[in-house]
Amino acid sequence: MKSSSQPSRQAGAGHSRARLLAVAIIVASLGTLSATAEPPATFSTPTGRVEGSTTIRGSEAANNAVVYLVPGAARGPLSAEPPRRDGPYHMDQHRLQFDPHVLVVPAGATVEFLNSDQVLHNIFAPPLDTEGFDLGTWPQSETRRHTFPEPGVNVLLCNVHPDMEAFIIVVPTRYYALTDEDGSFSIDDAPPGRYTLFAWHERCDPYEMAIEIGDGTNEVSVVLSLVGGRERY
Ligand SMILES: [Cu+2]
Repeated sequence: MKSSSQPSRQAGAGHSRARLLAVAIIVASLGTLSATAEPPATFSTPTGRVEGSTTIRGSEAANNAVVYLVPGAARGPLSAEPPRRDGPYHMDQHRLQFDPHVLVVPAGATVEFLNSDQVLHNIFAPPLDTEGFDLGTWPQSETRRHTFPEPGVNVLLCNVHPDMEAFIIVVPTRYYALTDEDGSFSIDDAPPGRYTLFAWHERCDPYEMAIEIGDGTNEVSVVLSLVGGRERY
C-alpha cells in the first residue's frame, strides 16, 4: 500500500483532488450502506424449527399441552421481541362446553367469546394465577371481548353451568404451540440461540427446560409429570 501511494503523492495537486473526491465518494457510499443495512431479500435469515413430542410420565401422550419458548435463560421479563399480536382469537360456548378446551394466546391479545347455545352462558375467571375477570352473562349469537395483558393461566368457568371449564394460557412470547392428539407440536421461525422451554398441562406440574436452538430442525422431547404423581380425575 505504502509503495503504491508514494507515486501519486508526487503527481500534482489535480491528481490529489481527484483521489480525495474518490475517497469522499467511497466514504459517502459506506455511510449509505451502513444506514440501510437491511439484509437483501435474497439472503435467508437463519431460523430454527422445534419439533417436539410430549408425554405424561406413566400416562398417555399429552394433548392440549401448551409449549412455549422464552428467549434467554431466565424466567421473568420477556425478551425485547414483542409478542405477536395477530389473531383473532376465539373461544366458543357450544353444546354446554367451551370450545376449544385450551386456548393459548400471546400477552396483549384480545379474545372474542361467542355464545352459540340457545341458553344463557356466563364467563368468569377466578383470580388464581392472574387477576381474573368477569364478563357477565349473555345470550346466543352475542360475543364479548377481553384483552389479556399479563402472562398467566386463566381458568374459565360459567356460573350457569358448573361443569363447564376451559383454560386460556397467556404466554410472554410469540413462540408457542398447543400439542396435538398424539402430544406432538412444532414451533417455527425461532432465531437460533438459547431459550427456556416452558410447558403447561392442566393435569401436570409446571415444566421448564433450557434448550439451545440451532438453524434448521431441532427435535425436543418433553416429559411431564402428573400433579402429585397420579391422575387427578
Ligand atoms: Cu354456561
